[in-house]
Order: sequence, then structure tokens, then C-alpha cells
Amino acid sequence: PQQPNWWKTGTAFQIWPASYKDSNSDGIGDIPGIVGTLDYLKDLGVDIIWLSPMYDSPQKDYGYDISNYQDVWPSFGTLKDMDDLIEQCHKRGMRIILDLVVNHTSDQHAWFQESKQDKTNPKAEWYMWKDPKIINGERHPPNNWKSIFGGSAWEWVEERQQYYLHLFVKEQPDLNWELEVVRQAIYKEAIEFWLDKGVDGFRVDTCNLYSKDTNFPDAAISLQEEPYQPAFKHFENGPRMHEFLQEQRNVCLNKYGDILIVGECPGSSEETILSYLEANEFSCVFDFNTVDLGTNRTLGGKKHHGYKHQLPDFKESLARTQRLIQQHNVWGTVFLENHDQARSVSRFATDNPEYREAAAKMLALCITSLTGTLFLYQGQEIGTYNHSADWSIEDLRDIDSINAFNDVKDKYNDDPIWNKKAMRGLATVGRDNARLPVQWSAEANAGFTDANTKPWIRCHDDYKNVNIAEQLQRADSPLKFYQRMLKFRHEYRDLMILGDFELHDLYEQKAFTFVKKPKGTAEEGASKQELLVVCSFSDEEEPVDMPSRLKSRESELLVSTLGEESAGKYLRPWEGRIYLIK
Ligand code: TEU
Ligand code: CA
Repeated sequence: PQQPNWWKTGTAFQIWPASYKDSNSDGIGDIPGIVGTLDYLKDLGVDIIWLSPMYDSPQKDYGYDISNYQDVWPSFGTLKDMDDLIEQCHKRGMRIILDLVVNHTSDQHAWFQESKQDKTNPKAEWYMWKDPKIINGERHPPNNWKSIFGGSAWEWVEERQQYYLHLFVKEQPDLNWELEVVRQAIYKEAIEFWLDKGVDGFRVDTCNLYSKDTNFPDAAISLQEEPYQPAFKHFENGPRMHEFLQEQRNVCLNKYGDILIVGECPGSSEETILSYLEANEFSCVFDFNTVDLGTNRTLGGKKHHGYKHQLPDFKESLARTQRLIQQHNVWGTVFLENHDQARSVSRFATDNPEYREAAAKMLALCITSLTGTLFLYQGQEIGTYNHSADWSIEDLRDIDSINAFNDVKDKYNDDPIWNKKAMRGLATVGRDNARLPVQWSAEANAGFTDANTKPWIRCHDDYKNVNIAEQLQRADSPLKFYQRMLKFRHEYRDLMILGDFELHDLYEQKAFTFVKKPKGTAEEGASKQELLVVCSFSDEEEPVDMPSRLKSRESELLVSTLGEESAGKYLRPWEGRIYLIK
């Protein structure tokens, strides 16, 4: 039988370089730091590394503002370090994909520096320039679009007497994908350069924003009393998206064989996601419906408003991807964290110290049992959790979080209670939760950098308790459990990675139960065995439930997050189990 593609069965692990491992004591993580941990990742069971942007950048959006696609930010290392990293991954049988950020560049990129000079230079149209709107003799942005990171999406440039579009911060001007010459430059400089160096694919940043509504209409008013309005409708999944993505795939990516191209598709409906996949524009995409729970994204992402989802919302969001894969014969991803998301233990389970570790292992069991390419994020393997709401805004570095805080601060005249509310919101969903230094050990600075160096961002308060060194030598730690489950996932590949998913009892509030079944029928040679996965989301004991058709079948307990030997009739608080149904 045909082997599934490497990028379907492999477990991916995302590295956000600034906070991963500092090798030269300047307080910033770097490429040599990563190389030094490849054996650790290999032992964990990682097959694919996704490296967040390491390109040259003024770091206004921590690497997602790229000033040169063909160079490395000096604090991270050199091109030679990257060659070494690629080689060292491959030597260990691991693959590596990079972040492809080509919806926008940094305002310091040579292309933009030239483009902004005047209206006639050779790159004058490489970005999205528009004349001002004049109302009562006053200059205004061309429309009311709100940037995803707050404020107007337009910035005025004196030299040109025009505004340019930036969907993110003003130092991230949007490229003009409408122009063929721009697209060709992107393919050559950002894509082919790195594939020629041997990387195995890309995670494609904001891949659904390249095509905008070029009439640039005003967005409908959904936020009263605010000058700028969420305009996702006008710039997300625009009219020429398919054309651009197919060109990107055909003109350049297809030349490189069986690579992994995973698209980041925030805010996209099931239909839109399916349309990208059915046209083979990506190997798979990140569906954001799970990580968007409680973020009010479509209302402009007001961080302090985060509401708490219910367990059925969580189940349904994961089920959506599972259904898409099996009903439409496309591929998908499984993930609960990335560098833009708060920690999954805190958001989707519990960070109550009594149950936090149990919950981390339960989430591990849950996601490693789901169909799709599994993506883990640094720190997730030790079940690290969100920072405290008592932190101050000075502790944070993320521009999105700082802008969100300042919005509240300005609107409510620096009222301490409102400021506190904003910090509580950020401690729930803010991006820096994912960007604190990796907790390598109980030593000073969590072993991320040496004791006398100040890390570029504050360390998690609890690194003495929650760290890799401690968990590596403790048999019942989340880290050891991840190791076990990642092996197990390969052992039961046909059910766990490739199988069909059946949700049991959507509306049950305390447990998430599902079945993984083999693809195909017994006549087609599929085994009859199935897996029953039961996860407790409760501080109390809960019954084990299952679809009635399975009740008469013989079953064997294969895994319990809290130990198979001690597993009784009922699920213990936050326990996860897998039964083999024979
Ligand atoms: O994120 C795209 C995206 O839409 C984000 O706005 C996301 O919804 C937000 O971070 C949640 O707070 C990508 C990158 O992952 C992110 O790090 C970058 O800042 C952004 O693109 C711009 O490149
Ligand atoms: Ca360093």
C-alpha cells in the first residue's frame, strides 16, 4: 500500500527563536541555541521543526516585519548558522520548515524604501498606495479600516503625499500582490532562495490576506464611538486569492517535490478553508476556530473582553477539522498553541495548581489522538501556563498586547481598574504568554540564558517548578507523557493520525469522548479495532461513557494519563484514557 506523505504522519514542533535558547549570553535566543537542542527534540519525538521568522528585521513585530528575506537577523546568527541548522536537522532524520511572511514586508525593506520616495520610481506601485480623502479641507485616510493591531490601517507619507496600507503595525506595509513583478520577486527572493538551501517547506503567514478588495470601501460600523472599524470582510480571502495561491504553488513550490506548505488561515469559514485545500493550494491549513474561542476576534479582538467558552464549543471546534478531513478527503492540522496564542492548559483546561499537570497530560492525550498533522509549540510539552494577571504592561513586549492595553488606557483616562482589567485580559489571551523564555531548568533565568544576563523578556514566575530538566527525570511528568504519546501515535498511526473521528455526546459538559476508527471497511481489509478516547474536564470523578454500539465489545485500557494500574471504574479529575476496542 502507498505510504502517506511524510508531512501527514510527522509531528511538528514550532520554535519561536527569540525565546527558545540563548547560546551567547546576550539575552536573546539564537540559531546555535536551537542546534544545541536538536537531540532533545528528537528524543521528544519531533519529526518536523517549524522555525518562526529568523530573517533580518527591525523586530517591530518580532520578525514578522522582514527587511531582508535573504539574510538572518544578526542577533539570531548568520546564513551559515542556518545552513548548519538545516544540515543538523536532516542528519537526525528531521525536517525543517520556515515561516513565509509575504503579505507585507518591513518598512525598512529596500523595496519599500524605494517605493515611498515618489510616485514614479520603478517600485512605486509595489505597495498599496492611495490618495487621502479630503473632508472639509482636512486630510483623512482613504477609508475607515482598522488595523488588526489597532488604529488606522493607513499611514501618511510626506514624500509621496499619499497613504499606504498596513493591515498590521505601520512598520509592516502590505505588498501589492496585484502586480505580477511583485509576485515574481517574492517567489524568487523569499521562497526559492530557501528551498534551494534545502528547507522542506513553509508555514505561510496570513496566507488569506494577499488579495484585498481594491475598491477599498469603508467598512460597516460595528464598533460605536470608534473612528476605525474592523474590515476583515474587505481584506480577508479576497477575490484573487485562488489565482495568487495557485500561481505560488505552480510557479515555484511544485518544482521542489513533496514539500509541506501549511497555510495560516485565521478567521476563515469552513467553505473557504475547503476551497484552498480542494484546489491543492496548501498541504493543509491552520483552522483558527479552536484558538479563536473567547477572543472576540471578529469584533476587533478586544483582549480585555475575552469570554469563557464552554466545553461543547471546544469539542465542536476540533470536530470541524476532523469532519473536513474525512468528508472531503483533504488534509488538516491539529494544534492548540502557537506564538500568537496563550497557553492551552490555562485556556482550554485548568491552571489550578492541584490539577494543572493532570490537565496538561489530558490535553496531550486528547490532541495526539486526533487526525491531521500535529503541531506542538515550545513549552507546551511541559504544560507551561499563562503568566500572572499581576504583571504590569512593562513586563510585556508584544506590540499587539501593548496597543490593546494603550487603547483601554487612553479610552478610560488611565483608570487603574480599567488598566487592571486590560492586564487580566492579556494574562488570558495575550501573545506574550507564548513568548516567555523556554523553561529549561530551575537555574537562574530558567536556564534560557546565563545567570548574569537579563533575558529580553521576563521569565515565567514558576520556572523553578515547571521546567524541562525536572520533567526529564520524572516518570509521570507531562514531558515524559508527550514522549510516550508521540511514539504511541506512530504505533497506532492508522487510527490516531489517519483514522476517522466520531464525536460522542457533544453537549456533555464534563468530558470529551470520541472514537477513532480505521478508514475503509473490513471487506477492504481494514482492522476492526477502534480507539475510545475519554478526557475529563472536571475536578470531580466522572463516568466513562461511549457510543452504545461499542458497549458489547471487548475493551482494553491502553493508556491512562494518571497510570493504568490505578485506573478504576471512574475517570479521576482531569484524567485522559485510551481504550482499545477489539
Ligand atoms: O498572524 C496573523 C493574524 O491574523 C494575527 O492577527 C492573529 O490573529 C493575532 O496575532 C492574534 O492576536 C500572523 C503571525 O502569526 C503574527 O505573529 C504576526 O504578527 C502577523 O501575522 C503579522 O505578520
Ligand atoms: Ca543570543
